[in-house]
Amino acid sequence: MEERVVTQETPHETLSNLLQESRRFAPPADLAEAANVTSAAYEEAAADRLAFWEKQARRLHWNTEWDTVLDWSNPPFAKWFVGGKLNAAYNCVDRHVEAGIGDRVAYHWEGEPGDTRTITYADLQREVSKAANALLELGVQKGDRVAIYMPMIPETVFAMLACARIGAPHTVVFGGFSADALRGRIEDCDAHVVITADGGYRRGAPSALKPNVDEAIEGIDHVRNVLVVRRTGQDVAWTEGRDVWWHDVVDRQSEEHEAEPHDAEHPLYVMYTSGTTAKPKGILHTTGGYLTQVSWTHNAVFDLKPETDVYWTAADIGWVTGHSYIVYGPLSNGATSVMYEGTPDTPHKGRWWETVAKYKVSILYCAPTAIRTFMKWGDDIPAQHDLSSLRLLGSVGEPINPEAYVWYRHNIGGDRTPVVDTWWQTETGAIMISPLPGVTHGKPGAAMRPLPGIEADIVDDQGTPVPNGGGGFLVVKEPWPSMLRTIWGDDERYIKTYWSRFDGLYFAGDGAKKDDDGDFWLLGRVDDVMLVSGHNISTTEVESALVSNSKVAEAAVVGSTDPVTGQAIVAFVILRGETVDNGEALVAELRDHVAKHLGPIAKPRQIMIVPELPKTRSGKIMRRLLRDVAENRSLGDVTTLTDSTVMDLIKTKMPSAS
Ligand code: 6R9
Repeated sequence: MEERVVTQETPHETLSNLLQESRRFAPPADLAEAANVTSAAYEEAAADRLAFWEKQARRLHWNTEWDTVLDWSNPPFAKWFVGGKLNAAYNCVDRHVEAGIGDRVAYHWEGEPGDTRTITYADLQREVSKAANALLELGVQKGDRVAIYMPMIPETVFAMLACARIGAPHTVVFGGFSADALRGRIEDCDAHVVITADGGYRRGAPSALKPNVDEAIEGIDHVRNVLVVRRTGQDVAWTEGRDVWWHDVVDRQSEEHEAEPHDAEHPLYVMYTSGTTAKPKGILHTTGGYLTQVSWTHNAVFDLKPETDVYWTAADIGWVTGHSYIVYGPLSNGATSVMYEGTPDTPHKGRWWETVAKYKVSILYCAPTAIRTFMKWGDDIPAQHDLSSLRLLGSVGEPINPEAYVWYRHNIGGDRTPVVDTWWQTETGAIMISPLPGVTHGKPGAAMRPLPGIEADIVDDQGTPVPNGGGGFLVVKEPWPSMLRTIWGDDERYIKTYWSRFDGLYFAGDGAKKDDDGDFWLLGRVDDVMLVSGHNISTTEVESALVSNSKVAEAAVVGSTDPVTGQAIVAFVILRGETVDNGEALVAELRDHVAKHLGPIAKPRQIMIVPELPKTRSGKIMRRLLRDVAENRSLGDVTTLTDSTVMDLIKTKMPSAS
């Protein structure tokens, strides 16, 4: 904990509530009329939460029904649908083929260089069965962990579902992570097999993966095999006896594999959260509850009509968003999805919009960081493409600034589409707080209300719910089906991290506020909250105020030690494409703009105009690194950064460092 000097007032126990936003968007009438979920769901869940989740569980195929919906006799260790048995891969694949929709497209896959593949549910059944048979041949048994380090190609999905099918928990590691990061994860979960590719395409060039695997597993005895998909055709080093080509082993397998039912609480996967300083945490998800909530939320929040919608989560499968809303959610609902391998600006900055037009995408789900990047690139780029197929837009990963929400709704959604701002975490497994598109009047920047069946609240320092208009800590009060079950191999850390801050409440680590209507606004990680002259101010609100200036595309704000105010606000700002940077005058304008919107307390001490911001692969701004820059320290761990050269660019902008 860094020392904070406060010379005025005492710190407030709750977050200051600065930003006011009055724009409202009603659900489109036709959407509301035909919506999958109506307001009755809130009443139903409020009347009997467990019966509500049982009903959603019945949307899946169970080989054996559960006898207990929830066992919470040993909190915080939950068991859902105890006694029930099901197979996640069967639910995602076979049952659709058996229901006669095998020729429906599961994925329109789009490679970055422009190659494409169409994968139907029947194709998926064959490919997943072959991959499952191959894993069995390689000696993978139920319960063994399999690491997956892949580009965004269909084999990544085949591999995940093959694991689920045979009951071998997968752990997918971002293709962008280093050999060290991969090694830590393989060691922590004791994986026996690693599935990878020679490489994948990013920014117009093949980017190698296999060398990182070779380096990561050097000297680790428990990795018996590396299964390698040929994607780019680049040269790879080969260890005989250990390395095997996917096309040699998988292609010759039988297309038949009977999916064995697993216990509802059988581990489905371990996903590591990118720990910033400490060792990454292996978040464990199990089968029945996870699939229940992921499947229902995908149907409810996106109002999915599987016969007609084309759904696209534009995110990486290595992020939990990819697990839940590229793989398990859409497939369990029999959806047709788009899957795209590469970066949004390859070969040109309209690639996403060209893709929306090409496949007539009707539902798009992405992160605010992408939206702000498109704002920076300019309105004229999406305007060149036919986006009229879109009927619903979603956002995930960070608070969406009101201005980015409005930009998204207008420039991408043609002012027709609702925008669902979905709050959730790797730990929660599925969406927890979100508008329902046929019910909720959207407010730009607000995630609105906990979904039916979810008991969440905002509490003060003492764990007491804050009144409307107040701010504090986001907590979940009752167990939910897709909650993490523990941290892999570390029950103590699970209890300490999530269940110790407030007695009996799950502490998410996020700050939030309730507006006068009782709707929820997320304000970022509590670690990022600034203490300025005794006021707790969220970085999110100051960033949103900056982004509400039409010259700004993106902003990151941090607190830097200040002799007078304890902490002072330092902002890093990316300008919109058309903005002319006239130096001091622009900085003065932006400082005044913030003061006008939020009050003088929130006026940044310094504003730096920068070309890029440091981000994780899921697009979250790494404020910790910006704090290091603002306080003129050497940088902490940069291994989870997308692009580490960004920090050098930023450092040159700091007056003290140059
Ligand atoms: C799904 C995902 C979780 C953290 C979470 C919060 C932030 C995610 C958000 C949001 C505001 C939203 N977050 N969605 N903040 N509004 N709609 O992102 O999982 O990578 O584990 O991150 O992301 O801070 O605690 P994960």
